[in-house]
Amino acid sequence: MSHYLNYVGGEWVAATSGTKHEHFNPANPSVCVGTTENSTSEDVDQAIIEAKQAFVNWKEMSPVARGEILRKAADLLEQDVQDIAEMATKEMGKRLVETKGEVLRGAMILRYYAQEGMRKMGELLPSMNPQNTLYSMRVPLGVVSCITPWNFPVAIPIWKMAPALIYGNTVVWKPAQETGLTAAKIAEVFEKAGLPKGVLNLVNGSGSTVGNALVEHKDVSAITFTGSNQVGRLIASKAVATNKKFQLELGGKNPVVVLEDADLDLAAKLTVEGTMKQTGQRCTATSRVYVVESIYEQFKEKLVEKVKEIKTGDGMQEDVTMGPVASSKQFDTVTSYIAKGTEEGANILYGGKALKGEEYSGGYFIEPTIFENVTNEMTIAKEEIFGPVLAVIKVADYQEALDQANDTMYGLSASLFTSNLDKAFHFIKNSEAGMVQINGETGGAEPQAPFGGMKESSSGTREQGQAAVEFFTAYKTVAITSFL
Ligand code: UN1
Repeated sequence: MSHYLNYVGGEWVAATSGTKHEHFNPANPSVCVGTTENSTSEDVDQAIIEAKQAFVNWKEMSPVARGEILRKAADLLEQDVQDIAEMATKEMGKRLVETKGEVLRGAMILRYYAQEGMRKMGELLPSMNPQNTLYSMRVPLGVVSCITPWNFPVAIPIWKMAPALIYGNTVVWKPAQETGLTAAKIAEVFEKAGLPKGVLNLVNGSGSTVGNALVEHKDVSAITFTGSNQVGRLIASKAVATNKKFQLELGGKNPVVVLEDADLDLAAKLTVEGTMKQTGQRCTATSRVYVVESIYEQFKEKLVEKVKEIKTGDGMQEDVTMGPVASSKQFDTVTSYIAKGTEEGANILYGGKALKGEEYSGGYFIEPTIFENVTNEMTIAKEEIFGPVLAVIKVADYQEALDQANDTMYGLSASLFTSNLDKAFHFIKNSEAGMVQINGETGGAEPQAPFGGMKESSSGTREQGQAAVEFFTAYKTVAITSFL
């Protein structure tokens, strides 16, 4: 069992509270995987002082040199893939192949942003005055708070911190308390990569104390957050009150539409994978599937065939294809949604039960679950469940499917399965989602492409790719008048 301190000003330091947080393995909650610090708002103040001080030199460093450090971090991350992935699996339950994939994704994101340090950071503009040289340059914001979730304990922090750093900001990072151990391993990677002291600071602790202090502090210029809508709204109101820039990536209720001309095997496979990967704990997870009546029975059978292949268990075991949910809190939420589905009149087509007994070691295991006879008015079709639960909804035709798919407060991602080009283009135009897939899974993201949702799924900003420069920099407009 390991204990990890906070990483502040280039030193590993204890929190002022003197208390520790224990991390239990969701596949076997009697096992304590390690402990982290329970930080206070004074610890946050100290981290912000360090970040503010480090900003003075970091912003002056060549972006190319900053990129070299990110590239080094990518190499180190790759070297440590096994160790970091195991820690993440033990801490939050995701399967080892998933956590390994995530670490490698993190390395790819770092390399992408390392290269970003060589791209243009402004534009030369024509001026009304012929004696003027008029240009815009992008400048860093200052100290950025990164508040990250437990479901992607490696990739999401990196896709926030890598762009923040390459553009010259310094960071104070509060990971979800559930994944503080994995976070410490990431901070170690940046330390070994040679990041100057104070450029990245890790403060472990609760949202109510550490998160709140990071959102309210006068010396924080911007906040980037991925997590629940409820917390997102709170952050937004505080950010507005203190005039900070903010970026929120929130929930999803992502629909798949399956038409009569689709490859039904592919659609069933990707609907099940889209729902069940990471035990459904992705904001991009599939959670509703609209199926036209003419192929409804056939598609339903294929879904069941596919979902039957899933083997639930400890994600460290190789033959397991779905791990536990991340915590007892998640377990309670997901099982109560399943109960609600039945109560409101949906039928369980597959699964629906918590998996108990000795072979499950008291872990937070839930069967992959598919409901049918669902209507859009039911809670399981409306609210984000963040678990391995799919709602199957029968529709008359494409138009009804589109209308119902859009009938939600969320708008993160949406998929259409069809071989009809006209319908594909119509869906691309009319789906109210930030990310649209044709014949693809609702989840997934590539580092070079903008990531984010419409409606209540985000604050309208986008992460990743070159879109990140919009959030992590401000424009400075410069006019130079010369008289010769
Ligand atoms: C993916 O689908 O691989 O929290 C990325 C989430 C998203 C990231 C999803 N922000 O699930």
